[in-house]
Formats: sequence, C-alpha cells, structure tokens
Amino acid sequence: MTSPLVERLAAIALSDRIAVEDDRGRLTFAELWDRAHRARAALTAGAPSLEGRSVAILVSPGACFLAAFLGTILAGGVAVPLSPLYPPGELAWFGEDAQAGIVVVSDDLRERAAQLAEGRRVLRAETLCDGPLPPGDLVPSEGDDVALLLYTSGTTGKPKGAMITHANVAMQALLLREAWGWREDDLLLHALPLHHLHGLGISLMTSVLAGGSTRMLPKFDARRVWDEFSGPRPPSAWMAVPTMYQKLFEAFDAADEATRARWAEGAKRLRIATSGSAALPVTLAERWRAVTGSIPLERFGMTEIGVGMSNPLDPAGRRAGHVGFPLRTVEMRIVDEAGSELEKGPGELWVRGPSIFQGYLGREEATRAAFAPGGWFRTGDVAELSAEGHVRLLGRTSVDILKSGGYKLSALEIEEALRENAAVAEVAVVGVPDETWGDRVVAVVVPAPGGAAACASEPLRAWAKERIAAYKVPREVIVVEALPRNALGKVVKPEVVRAIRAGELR
Ligand code: MCA
Ligand code: AMP
Repeated sequence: MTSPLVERLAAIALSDRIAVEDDRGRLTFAELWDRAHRARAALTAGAPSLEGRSVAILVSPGACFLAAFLGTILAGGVAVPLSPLYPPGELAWFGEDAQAGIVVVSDDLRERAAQLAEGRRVLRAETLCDGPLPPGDLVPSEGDDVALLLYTSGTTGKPKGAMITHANVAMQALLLREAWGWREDDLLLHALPLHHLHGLGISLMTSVLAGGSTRMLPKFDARRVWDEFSGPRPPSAWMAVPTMYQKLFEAFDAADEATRARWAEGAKRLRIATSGSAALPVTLAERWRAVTGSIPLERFGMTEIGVGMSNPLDPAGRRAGHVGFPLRTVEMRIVDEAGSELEKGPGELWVRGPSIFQGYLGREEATRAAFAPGGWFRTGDVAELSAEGHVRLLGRTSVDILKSGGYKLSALEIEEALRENAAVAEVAVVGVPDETWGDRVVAVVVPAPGGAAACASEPLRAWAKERIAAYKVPREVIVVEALPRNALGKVVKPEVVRAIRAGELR
C-alpha cells in the first residue's frame, strides 16, 4: 500500500491557503510542500531515499520544524522529534537509542545539542530548505513504513521509542477530522510541545492534513493565548492539556475586568477547544463553561494508539469527567485481571484498530508484553462505562506511571537518575494529587551517611536538572530516615502518598 500520509500531503500541496504561521512569517501549503522537498534533498544528500533511517529533530516550534518534519517523511526517513527541555546527556541518549545518523537543529538549541551532534551529520534547521529541489522523483513509502518515533515512559527505567507508521499518522488525523468536523477554514492555535503525540500528531498533523491553518506559538504563555483568542485574526480551534486550562484561569483571575471581558469574548468565538493527555478536573471544565458557554471537548489518547475515545463535537452530548466514545475504527474492551471482558468495568482498557502503533524500537519483549492475544493493546488505564456508554477513566494499573502537566513520567526512571547521586541511599518517587499538575512529583529520600545536605530540595533538584528534563525533576524532595516497606521489603508507595497528603511527611 502506498503511504496514505504522503498521498494526503500531495493532495493538499497545491493550495495557496496558509498552512502554518509563526512569529517570523507564514507559509502556504504550496510553499510548505516546496520547502519540504528542498529539506528532502538536503537530508538525502544525493541518495534517492533515507531508507528508513532516523533523523533527530531538535528544532524550536514553528514553520522550520514542520518543514524539517515533512522533509524527513518525504525522504523516507523516520522523524525523531526531541524536546528543547532535555539536557545534553539525555538528548545524546535519545539519539543513540533511535540510531539517528542525522540531526536537524535550530540555532537556539545548537549548544544544547553538542553531545547529540557528536559522530552525526548535523544540518541547520534555518537553512535546511534553502538548497535546490531534489533531482529525482519521490521514492514511494508504504503505509506500514515507520514515519515517527516518539519516546514514552513506561514501567521499565528508560523511555521506549514508539514506532508510528505512515498509515497510523494518516488514520489518526482522518479520524479526528471526521469526529471534530475539521475544515479548511479552521485556524488552530498551537502551543503544545512537539516531541509528543498530542502536539505533533493529534494537533499539528490533524490541522495540516485537513488543509487547515496552524499558528504555532514559540511556547505556552497563558496571557499570549488569551490575547490570541481575542486578537485580530482569532483562532477557531485550541487544544490543550488540563494544566494549560488551569494556568489560563490563573492568568484570567489576575487580569483586570476589561481584559477579562475581552478575553472571554475571544474564547467564546472558538469553534472547538479540546482537552486531553490527563484527566480534566470537572471544576476546570465548569469554569470553561462559565466563560465560553460549553465545557471543553475531552478526549482520551495515548502515544501508542492516538486518540481512542472522544466526547462528541456537539457540546450538548459532552459529559464532564468522561472521555466519550471510541472513534470510528477503534475497538475497545474493558477486562479483568485474567483478561476476560467485563460488561461495564471497572477494569483495564484494551483497544485495537488501524491507528495503533507498530511496537517499541529494539524492545521486542516490551512490545510483546504490550499486546494481548488478538492484537489488543493493553493501555494500563483503568476504565468503566456509564449507563449511556460514556468511557470514564479511573486511574492507572501501575503506581509508577505519573502524569504531570500532561507529561507521562516513570517514577522508576526518575528514581534511577536520583540514585546516581552518591548522597542518595534510597529513594521513592511518587505522584501526589495536585490541582495544577495532576500528579505533583515528589521524591522521598533516605540520604547516605553524610549525604543529608546534598539531599536537601534545592541541591538535589539542581543536580537532577542537569541530567533529566526539567519537567521530570521532582517538584519537592522530602528527606526521611526510612521508607515504609512491606514484609517483602518493597516500598509501599500508596502509604508514602497517604503520609504526604496527611502532612506526616514534609
Ligand atoms: C513545566 N514544569 C513542569 C512541567 N512543565 N513541572 C512538572 N510537570 C510539568 N509538566 C516546570 C518547569 O520545569 C519549571 O520548573 C516550572 O515548571 C515552570 O515552567 P514553565 O516553562 O513556566 O511551565 P509552563 O511552560 O507553563 O509548562 C506547563 C505546561 C507544560 C505548558 C503545561 O508542562 C506542557 O507543555 N505540557 C504538555 C505535555 C504534553 O504535551 N503531553 C502530551 C503527551 P522550575 O521552576 O523548577 O524551573 S502525549 C499524550 O498524553 C497522549 C497522546 C494524549 O492523550 O494526548
Ligand atoms: P502518553 O503515554 O504520554 O501518550 O500518555 C497516555 C496516557 O495519558 C494515557 O494512558 C492516560 O493515562 C492519560 N490520558 C490521556 N488522555 C486522558 C484523559 N482525557 N483523561 C485521563 N487520562 C488521560
């Protein structure tokens, strides 16, 4: 099967509508297509295709990122978007794990990429599209070729690279175009990180592949977002994680009355505002209703599956605290611990269908474990059905998976990183329920002899920030003499969380 992703891109390529705009300028679809081909030429450097080789993309949000991403796809490569928030050592680890031979980097991130660049061909994002068009025709890609490698944290230490195919990207975008009625005259305001599926697949590619326009902000900034809603060329669509809604309301509450009225008028004009990546608290949904007239459209997704369930586009059918119904091609079941189907749950949510990923790069064991017989993907989420068939999520099957501000974090990965500090004898990382972050990441540490000072919050956080992305660094560190353990010596994390919430540990 030829790639439905490339076919779809080619079908919209001649349009002179605006495809993408950022703080530097705008590109039409025709200009974007032209740039993506020039990027393809630079990436392949005279070869017909990249033949499935990985390209690490460390580029700040904007049109340059999109051209590099599409150029990689057209070149037959695998795009590996990396976060500007990763410290140098972590970037190098991702480059190694993804076996990326090429790095595209924007000037502002060059220094950070020094370690990642070692031994790799480095291309400057700003000039990637300045060269000639490629001499040869496009080498066709297949639907099951991998287009994208996205790293996601699991219950094992290091993140795993989820292989997402051309067909997956195209299908996920098509399903959302249908479900959310995406149109060519939509303008999406985009402020999500691009190294995860929410920002890249669910938002950016849904908008691009629908032939709509996307305005990419350099980063999320609550005041700027409100100003954009109420600006001279207002967006029709907005997608966010719950923490962004929380931060939007913090800015709203801090603004004067006239500003609030202007912002609210702008937000009311949005055709669609979605929330996902973590549970949207009902109070936040209701605050959005008070300002705009309807609750955000909440949907459930995962790196490995794209969006699985969505509330309906019609606000009257949305239900706060629920994630809606499976999309057209998504099959779901709720199962008990033995894998037997339950009528309503609660139980683990399993899904299957054409938007589900191909597996984890180089981790056959983890891939096998992720699927149950029959091709069912085990989400690790606990769900139940309401009487009307609305899916409701109740939490995760593992205490070691946390969601902070929409980022999935592995407690074990953070613990491993902290244990490399000689001052740390034992550590347990837990997620404590938090209004802003969903899970607030807290490290409870037993210092090694003489290590107490280095285990205090500030020095330990500063040490960790040099090694792991800032959003993985525990927001709080609590020093204790011993961790609560069960008879088998395993740390009892629910007890740690309870004690923190009860104020018994500080
Ligand atoms: C920033 N900080 C965080 C987080 N983000 N700490 C914990 N968790 C976070 N998520 C820290 C910074 O390191 C800094 O710490 C301080 O908070 C303020 O940083 P700032 O840059 O001002 O924060 P922000 O820009 O307001 O960031 C909040 C954010 C961001 C915009 C909500 O976290 C974000 O973009 N989250 C989106 C994550 C996402 O896209 N997930 C999708 C996964 P310090 O003060 O110590 O320096 S894909 C997925 O889940 C599936 C597919 C799905 O369904 O969508
Ligand atoms: P990630 O691995 O970063 O793609 O995160 C996927 C996880 O985010 C899912 O397995 C859920 O735990 C969580 N998630 C996504 N959307 C929602 C939602 N609307 N409500 C609750 N949890 C969600």
